[in-house]
Amino acid sequence: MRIRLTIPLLVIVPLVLLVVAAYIQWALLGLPALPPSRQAFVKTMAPQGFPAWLRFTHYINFFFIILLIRSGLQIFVDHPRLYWNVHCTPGTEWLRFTPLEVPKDRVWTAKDDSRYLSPWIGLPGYRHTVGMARHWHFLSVLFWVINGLVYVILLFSTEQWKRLVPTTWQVVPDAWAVFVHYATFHLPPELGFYRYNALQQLTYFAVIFVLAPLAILTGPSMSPALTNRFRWYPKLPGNRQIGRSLHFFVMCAFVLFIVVHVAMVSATGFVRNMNHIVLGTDDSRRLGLFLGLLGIGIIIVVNVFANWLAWRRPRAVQHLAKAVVTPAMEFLLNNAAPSAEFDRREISPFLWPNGKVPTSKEWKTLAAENFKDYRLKVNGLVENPAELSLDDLKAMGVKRQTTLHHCIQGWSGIAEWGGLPTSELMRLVRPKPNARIVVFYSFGEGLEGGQYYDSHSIANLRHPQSLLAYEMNFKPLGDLHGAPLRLRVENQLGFKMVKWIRSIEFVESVESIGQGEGGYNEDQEYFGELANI
Ligand SMILES: Nc1nc2c(c(=O)[nH]1)N[C@H]1C(S)=C(S)[C@@H](COP(=O)(O)O)O[C@H]1N2
Ligand SMILES: [Mo]
Repeated sequence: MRIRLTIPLLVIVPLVLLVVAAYIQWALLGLPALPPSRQAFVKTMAPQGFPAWLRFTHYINFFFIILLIRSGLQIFVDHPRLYWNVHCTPGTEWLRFTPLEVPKDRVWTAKDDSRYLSPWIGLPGYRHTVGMARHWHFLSVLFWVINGLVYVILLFSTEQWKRLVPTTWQVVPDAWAVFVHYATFHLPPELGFYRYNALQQLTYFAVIFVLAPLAILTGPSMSPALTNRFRWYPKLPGNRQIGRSLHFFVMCAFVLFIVVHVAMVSATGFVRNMNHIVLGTDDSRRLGLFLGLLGIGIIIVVNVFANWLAWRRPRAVQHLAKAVVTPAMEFLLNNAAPSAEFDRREISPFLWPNGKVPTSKEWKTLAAENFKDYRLKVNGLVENPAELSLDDLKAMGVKRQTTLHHCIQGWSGIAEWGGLPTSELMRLVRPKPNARIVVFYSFGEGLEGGQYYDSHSIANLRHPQSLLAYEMNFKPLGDLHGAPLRLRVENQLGFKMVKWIRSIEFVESVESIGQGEGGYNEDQEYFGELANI
């Protein structure tokens, strides 16, 4: 594992300095006076306590954030490198969760680079489980966001917001005074049921109104559908990889918060605190503790069950996500036509390869002769089936575009692509009215053997940026990146862009093709078939 130390140091050094400053102040001036909110009279002020809706949303939030963190870590280790630049050239990462340097003397695909994660940490854990991890991540995030919205609405429609939102800058020096107490192990009196202390208030406020929105905003900055439609969006963080790095930081901050929060809840009167947040009472019965531990037990059981489902019933999880996540994704992300284009100077010096170069005699023979005998077969539900040579395709028109590629694993890169718009191909072959889906078959095999293929809706193939590309970076497409012909569908993730295309079939549904899930990775690795994020 390698970390460019500057970044963590930027976080750790100020923290250490703050603690040192607290000790110096204590040694020289003694403990600062605590702000008046610490005094006993707060017990008579409204609002106080924790109403049922607040206790409930607090629990639901905890429930889903654990699933989000565990599945997020699994997604992260599928490409265990973080970068500040958008092209992801090996060696330029600022954080690496793999001992491996990328070998220079042979092909090293992004799939080769993916890492194993213990199922105790990752959901579901192990290698090549990004598909499952994404289902849990997206299923969880829907409910996490809805729960968060319900919470914020109720917060502001009651008086509870007054406990949480600082209304004067005095909160900053007050929070410092509290910090000096904590840092020097002088626990201030605990009155959180009635008023948060200034440090507590600032921290909770930041978690809810800074951290959570940042998580929600940086997530979509990794979506090809969004970033290739609205080029400004990934520019908000800087670029797509900065968005990904920030998403990772937000996760770290949540973990740090959860650890410190639980430690403080335990250290400042565990039994009483559990009654506060579980029962909503301020007393020292043990019921809140028992019910609270039961609640945590339920979360553990659900996590174990989620892992079990992911390994033993992956198809069921995939179909659940298809029923819940796909309609949301379709509504939010699938309609806009991608349009973002980049400058020639932004072309990446390196583009991670993925997939196995075909080994069949058929492809090798064609490749040895520069694909002069290659014929793309287009058939299925079309009025005019066709067999087209590369020259035929070139004669039908060419479009060139410089676009950002997003792999499901997390890496990205910019390249120029030239080829025939798929809309032009459809003009030639004329899909029949009942044709809905177009299946692209490869000469190459997938990771587990068997023909690689994937499918797209006709609607997505009508976008002007959907291409059958035979040119990359102003040169004929090379063997590694998909010669003679590959797909570009810029509102989708890379795995949908079949390389080494052998034939194209128009169908009504994908049910009878492969295992019926819409593509090789959908069949074998349980990927979602709509890949807008
Ligand atoms: N035939 C075939 N096409 C494929 C793949 C594959 O394994 N086999 N991998 C896909 C994935 S996951 C990605 S990210 C892109 C990578 O394209 P590149 O190698 O040109 O970067 O190709 C896609 N097309
Ligand atoms: Mo990919």
